[in-house]
Amino acid sequence: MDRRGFLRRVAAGGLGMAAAGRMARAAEGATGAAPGGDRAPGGDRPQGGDRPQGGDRPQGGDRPQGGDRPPNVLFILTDDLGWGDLGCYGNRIVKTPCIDRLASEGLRFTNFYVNAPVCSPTRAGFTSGLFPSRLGIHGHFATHELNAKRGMPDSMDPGVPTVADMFQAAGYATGHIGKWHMGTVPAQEYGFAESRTFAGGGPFAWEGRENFWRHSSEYIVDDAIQFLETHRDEPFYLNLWTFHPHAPLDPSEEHMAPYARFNDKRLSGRFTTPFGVFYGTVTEMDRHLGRLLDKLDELGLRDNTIVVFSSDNGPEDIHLRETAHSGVGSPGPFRGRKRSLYEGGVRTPFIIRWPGKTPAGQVDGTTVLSGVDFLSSVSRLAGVPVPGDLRTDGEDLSRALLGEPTARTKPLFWEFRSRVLGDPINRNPMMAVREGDWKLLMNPDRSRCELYNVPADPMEVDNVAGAHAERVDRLAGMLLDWHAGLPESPIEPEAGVNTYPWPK
Ligand SMILES: [Ca+2]
Repeated sequence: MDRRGFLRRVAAGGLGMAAAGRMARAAEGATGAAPGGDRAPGGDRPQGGDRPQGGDRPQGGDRPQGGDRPPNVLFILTDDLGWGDLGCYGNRIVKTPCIDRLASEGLRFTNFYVNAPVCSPTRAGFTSGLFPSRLGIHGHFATHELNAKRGMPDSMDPGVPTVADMFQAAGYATGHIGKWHMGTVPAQEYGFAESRTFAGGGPFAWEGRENFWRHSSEYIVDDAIQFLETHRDEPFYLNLWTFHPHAPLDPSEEHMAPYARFNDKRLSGRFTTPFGVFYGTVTEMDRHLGRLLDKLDELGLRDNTIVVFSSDNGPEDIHLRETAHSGVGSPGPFRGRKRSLYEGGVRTPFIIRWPGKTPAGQVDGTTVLSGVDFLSSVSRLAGVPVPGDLRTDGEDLSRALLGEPTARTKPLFWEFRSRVLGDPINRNPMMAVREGDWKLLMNPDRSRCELYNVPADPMEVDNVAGAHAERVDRLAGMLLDWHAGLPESPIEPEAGVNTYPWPK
C-alpha cells in the first residue's frame, strides 16, 4: 500500500483497525487545509508527482482528552554516537548523567540494530519501516550529482507511508526538529506537520543563530521545548534528532573541563585533545537533553510520554580528515565503526522510558530489535492503528518494549555499497544478514563468507563458516535473494574489499 492510498483510506473514515473510531474522528476533522507547519522552513509544498496534496491529509479533529488521552512519543535520535559512548552502556570516562538517568528509569536494549552504518538510510529505516536499500537509499544523501553517481534518489520517496503518517492520521500533532538528512523534500511531505530542519543543501532553519554548530543541541532543545509547550494539551509525536556528536564539534570550555586530563599541554588553542572535544560535546548534548526531559516533568507530561533514545550509526572513524575530533567515540566491545556492517557500525544504544509501563532500570540483552521495527512497535504501544496491509520489513515488538523479551520472526538484512574507511579490521564484506543468533557477512559473488554466532562471539573474531556449510548456504541464499530484489545502483570497486598490502 502506498502513502496516497493510506491517506485516502484515512480520510474516507477508517482502516478497520481496533482504534478505527479514533482514526475516523481524526479523519472527519480533515478540512482540506494545508498542514500546519507554523515554523516550516521552505514554505511551499512541492507540487506534482503522485504525492498526496493538502485535501488528503487528516488534520486532527476531536482528539481524545483527559483520562483516555493516548500517550505522546518523543523520539531522540543522536548522530554518530557509538554503542559505548554512554555511561549507561559501560563508558567509564564520558559523563552522561541525564541519559543515564533516563536509562535508570527505563529499559535498555543491548541488541538494537540500525538498518545501515550511515545517516540517511538509517533514518529512512526508522521512518518507513523498510530496509532503506529497497528505497534506493544505500548511502548518505549528498549533492544531486553525487546522489546520481551512486544511483540514489535525492530524497526518500514521499509516496511511502511513514510513522508520522500513522500518528498524524490518529489525530496527533506531529513534528520533526533537528537533523533530517532524508533528502530535499520537506518533512511536511512525510506527515510531520511542523518541522525545523537542515536538510543539507536545503533551507537552513536556524539562519542568524549565532555559532550554530557549537550550540546546536541547545537551539534544537529550545525548539523542542516550544513544541511541548504548544502541544501540551493534545497528543503529540515529536522527533528530536540531534546534530551532535557528528562533526563539526565545538563544545564549550565548561563541558570540556571534566576531560582536561587528556589535554596535551605542549599544544595551545582551544582544542588540545580530540578526546576532550568529543567527550565535551557528548556531555553538552546530554545536558540539553536533560533540560528537555525536565520540561516533560514540569509540564506534567512525564507519565504519559513514551521517550525513545537511540543513535543513527556507530562512532566516526578518526582516520577521516575533517572529522577527526569526532572520531574517538566508542563502539563498546564491538568490531566496526561508522560505515562498517560489523556490529560496532550498526549496533547502537536504544532506551525506552514510559513510566509505569516499561520496567525501570532493566536491560533486555536478548531481543534483537531494529530500526525497521520502530513504526509497528511504537504505533502499537501508543494504540495508533497501522493498516493490516501495510507491508514493512520490521515487526511489532511492542511486547519487548514493555519488558518482555521477544524472539523476532523476520531476518535483518544490510548492505553497504561503498568502501569502508579506516582500519582494515573494520572493512566488512558488502552484505549481511542476521537470523536468530547467526550473522552471515558476504559479498554478492559469495566471496568473503563470514559466519558468526553473535551472542557467543559479539566481537566477530571467530568465523565459523567452515563448520556450518548448510547454514551458510541457506543464509547466503536468503541474502542473495534479498539483494537481487533491490533497485539497481553502482557498487564502488572497493566495497566489500579488505586488502592489506602484505609484504611480499
Ligand atoms: Ca550519522
